[in-house]
Amino acid sequence: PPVIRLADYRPSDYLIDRVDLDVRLHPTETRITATLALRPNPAGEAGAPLVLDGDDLTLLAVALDGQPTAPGAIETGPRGLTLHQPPGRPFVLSLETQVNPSANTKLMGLYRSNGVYCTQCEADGFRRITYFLDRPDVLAVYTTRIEADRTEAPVLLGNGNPVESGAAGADRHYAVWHDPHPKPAYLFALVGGRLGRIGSSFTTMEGRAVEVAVYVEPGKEDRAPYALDAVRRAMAWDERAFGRAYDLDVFNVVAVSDFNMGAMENKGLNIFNDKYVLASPDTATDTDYANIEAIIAHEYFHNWSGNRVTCRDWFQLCLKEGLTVFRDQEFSSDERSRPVHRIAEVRTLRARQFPEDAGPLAHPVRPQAYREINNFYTATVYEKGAEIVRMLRTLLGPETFRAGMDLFFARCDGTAATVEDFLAAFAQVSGRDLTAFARWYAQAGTPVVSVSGRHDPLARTYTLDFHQSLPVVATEASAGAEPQPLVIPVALGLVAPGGGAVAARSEQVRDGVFVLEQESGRVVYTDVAEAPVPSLFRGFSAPVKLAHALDAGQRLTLLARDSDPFNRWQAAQGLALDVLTARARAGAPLEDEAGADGAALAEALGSFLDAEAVADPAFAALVLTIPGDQEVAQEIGANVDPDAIHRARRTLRRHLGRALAPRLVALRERLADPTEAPFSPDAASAGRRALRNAALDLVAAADPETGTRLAEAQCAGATNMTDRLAALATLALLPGEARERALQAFAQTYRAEPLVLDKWFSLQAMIPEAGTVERVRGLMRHEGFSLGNPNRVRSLVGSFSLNNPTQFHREDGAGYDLVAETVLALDARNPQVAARLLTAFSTWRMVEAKRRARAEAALRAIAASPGLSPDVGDIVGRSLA
Ligand code: HT7
Ligand code: ZN
Repeated sequence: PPVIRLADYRPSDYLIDRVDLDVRLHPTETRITATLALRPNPAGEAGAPLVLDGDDLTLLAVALDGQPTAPGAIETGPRGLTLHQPPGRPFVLSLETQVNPSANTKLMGLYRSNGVYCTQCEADGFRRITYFLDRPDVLAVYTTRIEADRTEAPVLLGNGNPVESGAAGADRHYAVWHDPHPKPAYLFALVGGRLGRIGSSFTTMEGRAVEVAVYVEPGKEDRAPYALDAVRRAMAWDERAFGRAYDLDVFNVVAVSDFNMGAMENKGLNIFNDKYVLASPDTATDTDYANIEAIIAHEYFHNWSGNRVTCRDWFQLCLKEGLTVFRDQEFSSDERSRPVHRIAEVRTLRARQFPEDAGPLAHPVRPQAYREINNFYTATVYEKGAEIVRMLRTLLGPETFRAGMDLFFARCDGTAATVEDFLAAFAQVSGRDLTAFARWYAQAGTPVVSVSGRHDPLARTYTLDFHQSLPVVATEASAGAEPQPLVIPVALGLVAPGGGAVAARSEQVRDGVFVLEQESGRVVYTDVAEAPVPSLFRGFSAPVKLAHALDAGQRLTLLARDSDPFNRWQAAQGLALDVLTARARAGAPLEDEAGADGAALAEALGSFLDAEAVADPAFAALVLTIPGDQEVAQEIGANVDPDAIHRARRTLRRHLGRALAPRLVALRERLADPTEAPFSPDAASAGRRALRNAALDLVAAADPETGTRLAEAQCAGATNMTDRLAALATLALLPGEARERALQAFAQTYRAEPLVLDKWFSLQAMIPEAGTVERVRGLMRHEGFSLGNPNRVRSLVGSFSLNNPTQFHREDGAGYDLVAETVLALDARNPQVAARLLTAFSTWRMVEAKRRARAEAALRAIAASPGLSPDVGDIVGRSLA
């Protein structure tokens, strides 16, 4: 596909003020009549032809101002429709198109999921419904009439508010919806089908009564209350935290089972992957509950950050996604535990975004060029984008940040905005020049900040010297220019070696934050009697890698004594990472013992558990969890041997399990839920389950026999899916009959529950054993598996490629071949999901030479395949560049 550049943006030559749609739903021949009120854009080129986007449409009729168009006036091609000489005044174009929702396997535009008609229009799906100016800076007011067979689709939903409904002949009926808020086409949606509903009402701070409803597959209504409650909590939170109230009379959420991503924020009609709506104690884990809450909130928050203020062009995607991720993270932090949530956010960033930023798919948070926009819904745009907003708040302080948000919303309401508009609001309220800060949006790659500390006992000073190094990233999506220093907020403090904060002062530190603005910077603390331990980047105040040579003793001090929970956790991670990288680099023979560092870590964790595990089990579970394979691989950087990392992790887990076993067993008993207590997904209960299951994992790593016994009992007796799945995950790592028995029993119990079977697929795909490739191939033939359903593909093949490094990176290339074959098989059907699956290869240059050659061969075979979609073509091209 051709490259599209931010520098080439120009406004549309025409605008569309109103859209009237008449959609007659039919399984194979849906007809859409679109009446578009157009006018020349004063900012565009006068007299230019009108070029409407279109994809896979059959055009049945066209009229201009109510009259048939003259022969030759209109031309259609595979990419759209051209009206050669449009009037130089406002005019009305009517288009009748026909589409086949049942044949739509791309799940973009109008399609059917389990018989339910639904739409997905972001980024460019509306052009698969009618010809249109399918770009986010063309905002129109929509009225939609939906007509369908009454039995096939008793529920008819659209954007905005319901206007009227009634019969349309004997078997059919209709509903009209009107959305008064101008919106881009990507926010259009409709739904028609047999659906169960639960609802409640919410009164906004402005006094508007809103009917809130969640629609699900009939019979699953009892799994929807958690999502419904999450909507209400999100509405209340956005009023409290950002002063944003809802602006329609209804807010509908619909769950469908075939969906390319997590959910979609269509105005007033959010459509969800059912994985992020349906929850019951027996089918959903604590992680599922937390994800549902976060994604429901995320899509709801888009109502302001994305819908009322949308993006001028797709380069500005981070303006809505990064900002909305930041908002949903804040919501979850307020609803749950802030430190625990922050750690989870950073783990995701390090596991997904850091590798992306270090590989061939690296791009700035605001890319400068793209070929296929659907490939830019990335960890960088979302998670690093959220980190930028967080840094802005750290730099400006919460009050000024809020004033900036208020100004941004007020000034940009009803417009399609840019990152510059966003930053201008903060520059205005703070009086600060944010030009240098804006580089975070333009420069790809993860900065490394190195720090060295020096104590001068005579002068009683402690000096910290900072230096930032920025990678040069030369990919198509980034400028490739010499990077300029970033503005890096460093939240920091000093910890006395014996514990407690050091009451030292520094002129360079304000409100606990030093701002590194140049390549190098220095902080001098005065009145420091004793050499302290610096606690740097508290709360992970910037998305950087910290190179700071803390010794094990200093890390142990931070783990035990830092007032910042994030850095306590970080200290334990650092200790473990040192052990893991040293062992993995040395080849990590399995019979190795953990050594002195491992023993020190075990001892520190023991003291930590004794002192604090019961008070904050969720935090303790995180402290007990050693860094994942991906993080160790990142730390090693080049010539990575995934098997050696895996052995190093196994050895350390075994060692920790042995050293901590009596405590872990006691903790498991102490934290058990009373059997009569009803299940609750709240954060405190989930934290207890997390710690019990982290303990089980370590016990089993140390003593497979005990582990098997405990896990089998837990699997059979669990009263909720979190405990059952955790036990099954423990068994999955222990080869033998017990595992196969437990897997079979689980599949039998949940054979009619696709979302639970996904967990079963996923667990098996993650087994780090040589037989897993064959197992996955076998599971692809399982009756519950289908290449047509993105959740199934992600849970089986996606889990394999992302979460099973030893088998995906098998030395003989069998893991790469499996994923490559699946990508090709999927590409013809659903290119978006195929392309996303292929991104698992993006770390291929990091692995050692033999594997690297196999990975490259698999990528080259994909690249050479005929008829590749633009989506897969783009990813494979960039991966090999
Ligand atoms: N804004 C949405 C992103 C999206 C998407 C969702 C479903 C299917 C295809 C999609 N393409 C882009 C969801 C969000 O991030 O909020
Ligand atoms: Zn979003």
